[in-house]
Amino acid sequence: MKIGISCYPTYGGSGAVATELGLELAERGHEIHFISYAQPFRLDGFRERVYFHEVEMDQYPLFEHPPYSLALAVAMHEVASHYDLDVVHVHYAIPHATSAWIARQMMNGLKGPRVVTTLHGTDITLTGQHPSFHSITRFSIRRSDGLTAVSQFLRMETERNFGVEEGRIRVIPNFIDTDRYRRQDKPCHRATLAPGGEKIVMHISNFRPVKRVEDVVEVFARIRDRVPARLVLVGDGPDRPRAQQRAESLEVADHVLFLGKHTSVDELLACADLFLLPSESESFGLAALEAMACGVPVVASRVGGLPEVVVDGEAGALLEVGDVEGMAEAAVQILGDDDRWAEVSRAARTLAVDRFDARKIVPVYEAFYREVVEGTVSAPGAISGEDPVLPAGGVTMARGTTSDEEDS
Ligand code: GMT
Repeated sequence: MKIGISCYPTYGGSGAVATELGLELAERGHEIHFISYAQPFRLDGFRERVYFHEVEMDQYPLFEHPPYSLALAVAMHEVASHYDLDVVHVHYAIPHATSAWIARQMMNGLKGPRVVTTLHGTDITLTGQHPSFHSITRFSIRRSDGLTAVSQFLRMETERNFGVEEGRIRVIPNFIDTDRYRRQDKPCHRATLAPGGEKIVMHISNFRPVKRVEDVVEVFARIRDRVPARLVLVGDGPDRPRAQQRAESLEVADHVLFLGKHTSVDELLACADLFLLPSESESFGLAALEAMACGVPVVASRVGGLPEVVVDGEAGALLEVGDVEGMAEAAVQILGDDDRWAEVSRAARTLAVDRFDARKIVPVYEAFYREVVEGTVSAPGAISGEDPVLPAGGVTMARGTTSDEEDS
């Protein structure tokens, strides 16, 4: 198949998943066209059957906010027409699903590619619920030919908040290359990260408020009272200064290492002893899965889709959001007992391999594309409720047609 993929190219789970998916699909013989404003951060080196199309945008002074969604729609339309794409698969609904819908309308009577939208998290739980985005998000996802969500939690949130009929959203969990993300055969940086032989506690994120990075520091300070440990923070974002301040106020700053953004987190995770993810909300928690694949026990909050990934008591522990005492206690129970650590580490790895290996999940996407292209997937016509942006009674567009065709 010829597949276009649009995602945010910056650091973040949805871009990482989109890129890994494209690369895996190319390995399996598909032709992949990434369409975004910059090269996705995990797309490096030459790969056969993989193309990158940069979205061009004019920086005209009148545009205080350059209309990226429109430029993306034009790029999608051009790439889809030129390469005769079968599918455009967009990751994170805003604005990608809307741009894809516009691109489809621009096909001018031609069949055009099918649009598959994968919902990742805050596109549904946060940004998509804002009044300035809610109706367009609702419209665009309901108009996608195929809809997937990365967890059951996110599927249910979408059905509840966006009026999508039960059965329309396919849950396809995120996946991991368990050959790359593993404990053995990796150059381990333990001597640099923890020169005193301390346990390595790690957190990887984009340091946004939803990640509660200050809680990471709070938990770490409590762990350090009982177990010699170093905190390695990977990533960057708006809450980094707060995390730094909290480390100073708790007098653990000398034991905290801010590494900033990193592309090869597998190398770092391969020498971590514990992963902390105390997020306020997390529709899946890809970073937790990456840690588990590397045999790293995870202590996280019991929110969103995390319980579908981190099995509580097996791969680590889940506690209520903000329960820094409980998280520290759980972490010490694991870090302070080598046998317990080895058991949890093994279980985490096994869960990652058994449930989320790329070799299992990527074929599920392929099968879904086939269903969407053949039109056997639950259709946009099967939407429940009124679509507020359509005229009363609604306008039902058959898959693969445009309004031009309908009008004629
Ligand atoms: O929704 C976001 O916050 C952005 C997105 C990203 O690009 O990092 O993260 C979401 O997608 C990831 C990949 O599917 C999931 O692992 C994250 O749990 C999810 N983030 C949230 O739900 C907060």
